[in-house]
Amino acid sequence: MKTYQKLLNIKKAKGCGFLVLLDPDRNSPKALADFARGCEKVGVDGFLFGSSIMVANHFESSLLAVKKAVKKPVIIFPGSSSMVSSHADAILFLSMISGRNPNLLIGEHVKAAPAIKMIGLEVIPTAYMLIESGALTSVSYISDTFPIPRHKSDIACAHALAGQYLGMKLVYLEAGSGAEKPVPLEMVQKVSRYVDIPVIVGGGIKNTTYAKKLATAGASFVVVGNFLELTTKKQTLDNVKGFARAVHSK
Ligand code: 1GP
Repeated sequence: MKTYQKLLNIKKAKGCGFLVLLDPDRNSPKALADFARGCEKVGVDGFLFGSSIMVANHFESSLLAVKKAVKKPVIIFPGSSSMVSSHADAILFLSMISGRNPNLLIGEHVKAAPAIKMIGLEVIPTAYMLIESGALTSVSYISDTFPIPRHKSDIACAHALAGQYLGMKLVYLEAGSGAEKPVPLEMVQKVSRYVDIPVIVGGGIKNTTYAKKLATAGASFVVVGNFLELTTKKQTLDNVKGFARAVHSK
């Protein structure tokens, strides 16, 4: 079964799925694999795997280690066209439609496409939308794009619908990794009602109460990365379990 279909099945069965972002630049392959194994045991539905800038040289080996450790989908969340690998189940083919940087709308995609075809990696075209979240985020700075104003849900809806009409299969509402404020609930609710494709929400989610509210507002998937890296190992898996329960129990 295709990974995209698996995501649709998770949404259908649970209402909202919980995904953990694994950053290969911040952890060793073994640490990532051990963490992913633990996450799977406490109810995580899948993993996004990626980094905005890859400094460490173990993207492939980390991905392989994680893939061997878990059965749930492992999906590349690329920071650039070089983050392509046959070890993943799929790749989010992100077009940053909230911005007007041609390189992130089509440029990186042209560089990555031949390699993706060659290795036969499943592609999930994704309307990636950066949402204003307080202080300047790395993703806004690196992408050289403005986020969508956080209280302008109509602008977010129009972008998401345009993404759907362009054939994209997911919308990703992104506050930015480590964002001060997560995506507002009202925007999640309005965008989820406005489009027919699943809506992923991530960036700056720091507690289970908010994660549950996102699920109730209509998010199809909630993604947490940073917050789970800031705690000790035992606490981390307890936190992961708490997030999975909160998201699934909306
Ligand atoms: C970032 O949406 C993801 O692209 C997750 O963000 O690391 O802030 O949880 P955090």
